[in-house]
Amino acid sequence: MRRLFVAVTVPETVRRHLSLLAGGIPGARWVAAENLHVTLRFIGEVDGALEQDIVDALAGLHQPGFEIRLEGVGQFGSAASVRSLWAGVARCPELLQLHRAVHRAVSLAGAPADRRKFVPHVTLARLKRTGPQTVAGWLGAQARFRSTAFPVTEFVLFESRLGREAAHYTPLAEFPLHER
Ligand code: 2AM
Repeated sequence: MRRLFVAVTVPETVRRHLSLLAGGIPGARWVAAENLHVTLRFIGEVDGALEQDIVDALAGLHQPGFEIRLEGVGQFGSAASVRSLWAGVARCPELLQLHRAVHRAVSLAGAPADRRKFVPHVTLARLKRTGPQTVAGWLGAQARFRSTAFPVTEFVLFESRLGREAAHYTPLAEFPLHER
Protein backbone atom coordinates (compact mmCIF):
# COMPACT_ATOMS: atom_id res chain seq x y z
CA MET A 1 0.00 0.00 0.00
CA ARG A 2 1.19 3.50 -0.77
CA ARG A 3 -0.16 6.81 0.48
CA LEU A 4 -0.80 9.04 -2.53
CA PHE A 5 -1.81 12.57 -3.41
CA VAL A 6 -1.96 14.69 -6.56
CA ALA A 7 -0.40 18.15 -6.55
CA VAL A 8 0.94 21.07 -8.51
CA THR A 9 4.55 21.89 -7.69
CA VAL A 10 5.96 25.36 -7.06
CA PRO A 11 9.05 26.60 -8.93
CA GLU A 12 12.32 27.16 -7.12
CA THR A 13 12.12 30.99 -7.20
CA VAL A 14 8.69 30.96 -5.58
CA ARG A 15 9.76 28.32 -3.05
CA ARG A 16 12.64 30.59 -2.09
CA HIS A 17 10.23 33.49 -1.68
CA LEU A 18 7.94 31.30 0.47
CA SER A 19 10.80 30.18 2.68
CA LEU A 20 11.27 33.83 3.68
CA LEU A 21 7.92 33.55 5.48
CA ALA A 22 9.21 30.77 7.76
CA GLY A 23 9.95 31.78 11.32
CA GLY A 24 8.68 33.71 14.29
CA ILE A 25 6.21 31.16 15.69
CA PRO A 26 7.25 29.03 18.67
CA GLY A 27 6.66 25.30 18.09
CA ALA A 28 5.86 25.63 14.37
CA ARG A 29 7.23 22.89 12.10
CA TRP A 30 8.02 24.67 8.82
CA VAL A 31 7.69 22.66 5.62
CA ALA A 32 11.03 22.17 3.82
CA ALA A 33 11.28 24.22 0.61
CA GLU A 34 11.43 21.14 -1.63
CA ASN A 35 8.12 19.87 -0.16
CA LEU A 36 6.05 23.00 -0.90
CA HIS A 37 3.11 22.24 -3.23
CA VAL A 38 -0.57 22.87 -3.94
CA THR A 39 -2.55 19.67 -3.30
CA LEU A 40 -5.23 18.99 -5.91
CA ARG A 41 -6.56 15.75 -4.41
CA PHE A 42 -5.49 13.76 -1.36
CA ILE A 43 -5.96 10.05 -2.13
CA GLY A 44 -4.61 8.17 0.90
CA GLU A 45 -3.51 4.53 1.11
CA VAL A 46 -4.16 2.43 -1.99
CA ASP A 47 -2.91 -0.94 -3.26
CA GLY A 48 -0.91 -1.46 -6.45
CA ALA A 49 -3.90 -2.35 -8.65
CA LEU A 50 -5.85 0.75 -7.65
CA GLU A 51 -2.72 2.89 -8.01
CA GLN A 52 -2.40 1.70 -11.62
CA ASP A 53 -6.08 2.52 -12.27
CA ILE A 54 -5.51 6.00 -10.80
CA VAL A 55 -2.44 6.54 -13.01
CA ASP A 56 -4.44 5.46 -16.07
CA ALA A 57 -7.32 7.76 -15.14
CA LEU A 58 -4.99 10.74 -14.67
CA ALA A 59 -3.17 9.98 -17.93
CA GLY A 60 -6.53 10.15 -19.71
CA LEU A 61 -7.16 13.77 -18.71
CA HIS A 62 -6.67 16.48 -21.29
CA GLN A 63 -6.55 19.79 -19.45
CA PRO A 64 -5.06 23.13 -20.47
CA GLY A 65 -2.02 24.72 -18.84
CA PHE A 66 -2.39 28.09 -17.10
CA GLU A 67 -0.68 30.55 -14.76
CA ILE A 68 -1.15 30.95 -11.02
CA ARG A 69 0.06 33.37 -8.40
CA LEU A 70 0.27 32.81 -4.65
CA GLU A 71 -1.36 35.54 -2.62
CA GLY A 72 -2.15 36.11 1.05
CA VAL A 73 -1.83 33.74 3.99
CA GLY A 74 -4.29 31.87 6.18
CA GLN A 75 -4.77 29.23 8.83
CA PHE A 76 -6.62 25.93 9.22
CA GLY A 77 -7.82 24.57 12.53
CA SER A 78 -10.41 25.43 15.11
CA ALA A 79 -11.03 28.69 16.95
CA ALA A 80 -9.02 27.33 19.88
CA SER A 81 -6.18 25.60 18.08
CA VAL A 82 -4.37 26.46 14.83
CA ARG A 83 -3.37 23.33 12.89
CA SER A 84 -1.53 24.85 9.94
CA LEU A 85 -0.46 28.06 8.24
CA TRP A 86 -0.52 28.45 4.49
CA ALA A 87 -0.10 30.75 1.51
CA GLY A 88 -3.20 31.12 -0.64
CA VAL A 89 -3.63 30.94 -4.40
CA ALA A 90 -5.05 33.99 -6.20
CA ARG A 91 -8.43 33.38 -7.86
CA CYS A 92 -7.88 31.00 -10.76
CA PRO A 93 -10.83 29.31 -12.51
CA GLU A 94 -8.48 27.03 -14.48
CA LEU A 95 -7.02 25.61 -11.25
CA LEU A 96 -10.53 24.91 -9.94
CA GLN A 97 -11.34 23.19 -13.23
CA LEU A 98 -8.17 21.08 -12.98
CA HIS A 99 -9.07 20.18 -9.39
CA ARG A 100 -12.56 19.08 -10.48
CA ALA A 101 -11.18 16.99 -13.35
CA VAL A 102 -8.54 15.28 -11.15
CA HIS A 103 -11.03 14.75 -8.32
CA ARG A 104 -13.58 13.17 -10.66
CA ALA A 105 -11.02 10.98 -12.43
CA VAL A 106 -9.49 9.49 -9.28
CA SER A 107 -12.89 9.06 -7.63
CA LEU A 108 -14.22 7.17 -10.68
CA ALA A 109 -11.08 5.02 -10.64
CA GLY A 110 -12.11 3.95 -7.12
CA ALA A 111 -9.94 6.13 -4.84
CA PRO A 112 -11.19 6.73 -1.28
CA ALA A 113 -13.47 9.75 -0.95
CA ASP A 114 -12.03 13.14 -0.01
CA ARG A 115 -14.78 15.34 1.35
CA ARG A 116 -12.59 18.32 2.31
CA LYS A 117 -13.71 21.51 0.61
CA PHE A 118 -11.05 22.54 -1.92
CA VAL A 119 -9.23 25.61 -0.61
CA PRO A 120 -6.17 25.95 -2.87
CA HIS A 121 -3.13 26.59 -0.69
CA VAL A 122 0.52 25.81 -0.01
CA THR A 123 0.98 24.55 3.56
CA LEU A 124 3.91 26.39 5.13
CA ALA A 125 3.83 25.19 8.74
CA ARG A 126 2.13 22.63 10.94
CA LEU A 127 1.36 23.45 14.53
CA LYS A 128 0.24 21.69 17.70
CA ARG A 129 -1.72 23.16 20.57
CA THR A 130 -1.19 26.69 19.31
CA GLY A 131 -3.69 29.39 20.20
CA PRO A 132 -4.81 31.99 17.63
CA GLN A 133 -3.03 34.80 19.51
CA THR A 134 0.32 33.08 18.81
CA VAL A 135 -0.12 33.33 15.04
CA ALA A 136 -1.98 36.66 14.85
CA GLY A 137 1.22 38.70 14.49
CA TRP A 138 2.57 36.43 11.74
CA LEU A 139 -0.76 36.50 9.84
CA GLY A 140 -0.79 40.30 10.02
CA ALA A 141 2.85 40.65 8.99
CA GLN A 142 2.48 38.34 5.98
CA ALA A 143 -1.01 39.43 4.86
CA ARG A 144 0.38 41.28 1.85
CA PHE A 145 2.42 38.31 0.60
CA ARG A 146 2.21 37.99 -3.17
CA SER A 147 4.40 35.79 -5.37
CA THR A 148 5.23 36.28 -9.00
CA ALA A 149 2.88 34.47 -11.38
CA PHE A 150 4.18 31.14 -12.64
CA PRO A 151 3.06 28.65 -15.28
CA VAL A 152 1.46 25.34 -14.33
CA THR A 153 2.49 22.96 -17.08
CA GLU A 154 1.85 19.62 -15.36
CA PHE A 155 0.42 17.95 -12.29
CA VAL A 156 2.13 15.21 -10.32
CA LEU A 157 1.14 12.02 -8.49
CA PHE A 158 3.17 11.83 -5.27
CA GLU A 159 3.80 9.16 -2.69
CA SER A 160 3.87 10.51 0.86
CA ARG A 161 5.85 8.62 3.48
CA LEU A 162 5.28 9.93 6.97
CA GLY A 163 8.41 10.42 9.02
CA ARG A 164 8.73 11.31 12.68
CA GLU A 165 9.69 14.89 11.94
CA ALA A 166 8.47 15.49 8.39
CA ALA A 167 6.78 13.70 5.51
CA HIS A 168 8.87 12.56 2.56
CA TYR A 169 7.30 13.10 -0.87
CA THR A 170 8.36 11.15 -3.97
CA PRO A 171 7.00 11.97 -7.43
CA LEU A 172 5.62 8.78 -9.04
CA ALA A 173 4.24 10.16 -12.31
CA GLU A 174 3.98 13.52 -14.07
CA PHE A 175 1.02 14.44 -16.27
CA PRO A 176 1.52 17.29 -18.74
CA LEU A 177 -1.10 19.95 -19.27
CA HIS A 178 -1.72 21.00 -22.85
CA GLU A 179 -1.53 24.12 -24.95
CA ARG A 180 -4.86 25.86 -25.24
P1 2AM B 1 -2.18 20.04 3.86
O1 2AM B 1 -0.86 20.46 3.32
O2 2AM B 1 -3.20 21.13 3.83
O3 2AM B 1 -2.10 19.34 5.19
C1 2AM B 1 0.03 15.32 1.53
O4 2AM B 1 -0.33 14.89 2.80
C2 2AM B 1 -0.83 16.47 1.09
O5 2AM B 1 -2.20 16.05 1.05
C3 2AM B 1 -0.76 17.67 2.02
O6 2AM B 1 -0.55 18.83 1.23
C4 2AM B 1 -2.10 17.71 2.69
O7 2AM B 1 -2.68 18.95 2.82
C5 2AM B 1 -2.99 16.98 1.72
N1 2AM B 1 -4.13 16.36 2.42
C6 2AM B 1 -5.44 16.58 2.14
N2 2AM B 1 -6.22 15.83 2.91
C7 2AM B 1 -5.40 15.11 3.72
C8 2AM B 1 -5.61 14.14 4.74
N3 2AM B 1 -6.85 13.74 5.09
N4 2AM B 1 -4.55 13.65 5.35
C9 2AM B 1 -3.30 14.04 5.01
N5 2AM B 1 -3.02 14.92 4.04
C10 2AM B 1 -4.06 15.46 3.41
